[in-house]
Amino acid sequence: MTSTDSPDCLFCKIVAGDLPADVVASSDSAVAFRDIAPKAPVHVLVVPKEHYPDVPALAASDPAGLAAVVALADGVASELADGQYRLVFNTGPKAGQSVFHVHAHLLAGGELPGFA
Ligand code: IU
Repeated sequence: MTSTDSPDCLFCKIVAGDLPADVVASSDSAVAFRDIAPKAPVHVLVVPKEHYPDVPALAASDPAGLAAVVALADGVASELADGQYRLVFNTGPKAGQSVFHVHAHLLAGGELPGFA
């Protein structure tokens, strides 16, 4: 499956190979690449190949696609860290979402700060 739904989407272009990214893993339906502004020793973004704007849209339309994102993130966390990690899906601008192609932030590789 290719990501052609949203031609102006940066992450669709990364999935298609039209923009460079440090891809660390991929599966049939998801791609994992390093965040360009890492917030943890391991900071990888995991995206479905198909374009959905945010995680509730992905979950509603393609629950298996969401499961594939989580599975790829789990594998990357075992490869690049010790298998302990945090997954964050910023959803909406007030929550900090700036790219509207759903992505899991995989944060790992050290003691992560707790939430308030
Ligand atoms: P956010 O949850 O939508 O704010 O996360 C977007 C992330 O995408 C953010 O951490 C950026 O550093 C990251 N990113 C990237 O890794 N490569 C890019 O080309 C662009 C953004 I644009």
